[in-house]
Amino acid sequence: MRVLVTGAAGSIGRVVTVGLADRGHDIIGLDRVPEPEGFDGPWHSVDCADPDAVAAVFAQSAPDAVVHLAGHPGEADLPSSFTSHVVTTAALLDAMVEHDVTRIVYASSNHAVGLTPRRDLVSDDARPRPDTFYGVGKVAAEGLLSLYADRYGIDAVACRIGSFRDRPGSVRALSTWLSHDDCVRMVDAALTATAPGFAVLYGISANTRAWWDLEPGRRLGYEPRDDAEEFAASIEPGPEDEDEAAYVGGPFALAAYHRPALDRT
Ligand code: 15L
Repeated sequence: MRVLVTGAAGSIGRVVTVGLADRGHDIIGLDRVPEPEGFDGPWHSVDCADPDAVAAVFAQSAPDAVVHLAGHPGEADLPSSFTSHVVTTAALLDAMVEHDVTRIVYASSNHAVGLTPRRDLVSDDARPRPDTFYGVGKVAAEGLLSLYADRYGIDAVACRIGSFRDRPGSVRALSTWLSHDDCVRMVDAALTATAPGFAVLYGISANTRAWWDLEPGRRLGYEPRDDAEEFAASIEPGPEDEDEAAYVGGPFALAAYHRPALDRT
């Protein structure tokens, strides 16, 4: 499959481009910055929020599918979050419709449901409950994917990613960690699942302490193999651990993130 990967120079992008290529996909890289050293294949230094530039990439490279990882991976003011997550997704979806591309895998985030209080299991039926403007952007982008799935029959898998790191770095991450290898497994499954329509999955590894449901991912063929527990003995407890455990979004759910949506300075 010819896969256009946006945000291909980012931390997830670098892992996913290599991993998908290893699994036999042809990768077309796209990012605002030039290709990282070692990237082998076509590359477009383009801002995904520019619909003309995105359309030109589709016309030139004819992808079969899109993996949309581009976007600021943290909190920002509301207009910036909207551009980063919603406008970029819209530009890609419009180009997909124009060029008959019917599959998109989206790097959504657990922060789309970040203010969901801790319970035994949070699944894909959790209502949108963002914890930040970042989370609002992810909810809105998921809404757009759902709209294009219903209107145009696009298959869109929103992966609500947890803590993507080479190893878990906090007590919270013992529940929320997504290993590099499992991330590649997740994206590949979401790319190749039969007719998912609009679907949501939780992007975490098979963590012993997980409380986000892995079943929606398994239904699409995502079988995680790693478990953060193997690192548990090396994780130092922190003063925020208890507060961070109270909501899906962990630190993003705490008062430190409360601020106005619009910058008036
Ligand atoms: C995310 O979606 C963020 O991009 C990342 O910075 C972490 O906050 C991660 O979630 C997480 O919840 O650990």
